[in-house]
Amino acid sequence: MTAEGIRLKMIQAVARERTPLEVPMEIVLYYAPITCALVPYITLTEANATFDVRPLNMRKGQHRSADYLKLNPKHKVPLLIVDGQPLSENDAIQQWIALTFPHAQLLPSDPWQELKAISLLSWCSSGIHPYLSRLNSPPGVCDVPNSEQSVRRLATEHLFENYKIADDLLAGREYFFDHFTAADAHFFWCFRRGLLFDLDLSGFANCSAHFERMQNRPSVQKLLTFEKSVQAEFAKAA
Ligand SMILES: N[C@@H](CCC(=O)N[C@@H](CS)C(=O)NCC(=O)O)C(=O)O
Repeated sequence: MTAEGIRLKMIQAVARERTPLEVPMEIVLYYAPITCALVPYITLTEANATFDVRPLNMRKGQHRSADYLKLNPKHKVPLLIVDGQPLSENDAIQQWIALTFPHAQLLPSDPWQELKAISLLSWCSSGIHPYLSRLNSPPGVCDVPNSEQSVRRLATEHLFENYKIADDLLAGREYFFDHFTAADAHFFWCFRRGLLFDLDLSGFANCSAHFERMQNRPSVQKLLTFEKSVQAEFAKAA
């Protein structure tokens, strides 16, 4: 078994006891403003983890640099590097953070509820995110001339169908479960990205209330301040 495998086994054993783990490790998060890399930024902050952030300027193509492609050939963020070992994909990253910092209760402790939370994480990344990507870059999915409007219209329809499902799940609740979990952080990104496209999301009252609640969490405030500072740095370098 590799050293990382042994440590993961230790983490899992400790996680079962739900006690804080004091294993020193170096955590690096590759991040870009506005992107879904804000999800691990929020959950690592909620976990009170010590981590370094390496912002990538996507406008300058830094996510496609030779050095970054060595770490993540998929040229995407988030990417977590734990003691030199890269881990991509938000779902896996969230589960690693939850396992490593069990005291933060980033996933529900009941095994069935935990799976339901993983199901929500997976839905955010594979059921909602792709429609946001289409809105971000219609030509990235269809290069037929004059198709942009139709890509946007269909993506918005699918997105709204998903927001409605989330709105129903959040009816009468503060969070998806009885306390804040990683699923709230991921859905927060999904909803925020829609708002940043200037979509009228006022019809999703429960999602909007969840969004406001999330914005008031200290971890999210910290993220928003950090995002602004990175954007200011990138603007200076433009
Ligand atoms: N399936 C990945 C999706 C990550 C993703 O698509 N990230 C976007 C930003 S939100 C990205 O890095 N795009 C840059 C690119 O595709 O070149 C996950 O859940 O982590």
